[in-house]
Amino acid sequence: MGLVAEHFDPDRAEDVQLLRKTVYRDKIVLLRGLELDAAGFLDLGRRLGTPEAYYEPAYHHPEHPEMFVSSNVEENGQRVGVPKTGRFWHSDYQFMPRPFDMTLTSPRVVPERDRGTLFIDLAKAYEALSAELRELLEGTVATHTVRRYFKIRPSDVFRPVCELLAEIDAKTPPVTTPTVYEHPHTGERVLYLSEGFTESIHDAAGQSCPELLRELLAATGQLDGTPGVVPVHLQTFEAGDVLVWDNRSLVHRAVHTATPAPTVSWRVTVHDPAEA
Ligand code: 7UC
Ligand code: FE
Repeated sequence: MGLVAEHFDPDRAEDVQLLRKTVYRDKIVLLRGLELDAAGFLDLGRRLGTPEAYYEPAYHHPEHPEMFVSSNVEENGQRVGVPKTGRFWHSDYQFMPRPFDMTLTSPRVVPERDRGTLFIDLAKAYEALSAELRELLEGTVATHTVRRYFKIRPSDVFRPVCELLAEIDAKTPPVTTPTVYEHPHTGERVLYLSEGFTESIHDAAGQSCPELLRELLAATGQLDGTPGVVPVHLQTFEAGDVLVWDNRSLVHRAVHTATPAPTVSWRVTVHDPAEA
């Protein structure tokens, strides 16, 4: 994990450039003491790239639609954002056509226990795979979809599931990418797949390879109870911190809270225009 100097100033272009470089070098950067409000947090995201509003409006911050809110706390009797998001291994927005470079999050209300986010580096994992597995991956493609983790909205009550599934597929059609690709900013080869969003792998001949997908998820530590070829990193934080990570190299997962403690966090996900 990288730490940018205590005197990081989001208004200084050199500082933002250093932050960008550190994110790609160290994959996760924690910024403490910035004391950003919602507008300031979104602004930092804008300096790093082009934020994209989450496609489901229920997740939007009421004043800043480009901000995604994960919250189980009501404000003035109103639900804000969506509770219990991201409790499965994934890369943010992996089911969209163009991978997102960076995610920024800022925890606002942090539970006493079971706090933090888990991360696995899939560039390091690719390096650590057996030569046989790496060979099997040559020429394969992976297909990603939000289907399994789409959250039922209040307005979906009494709707037939088939109708909802058809709507999900129409709004967010499955996306197919090379299973391994070269990271445009670091040059590393990265496995781009997750337990949450990757539904299949196909070989160069178009054959589905469910065993290969399972083997890769197990080898990368994304199946519970199976240790992967690289360690899982638990990133802890305090309310008000800002975490920025390389969303192309890492999969992450929210830590499960055993108790329904109040939890709130903001998020902005960006495309880096400096893309190669
Ligand atoms: O509610 C959630 O866990 C949201 C998830 C399905 N998508 C977040 C993302 O960025 O892909
Ligand atoms: Fe996430």
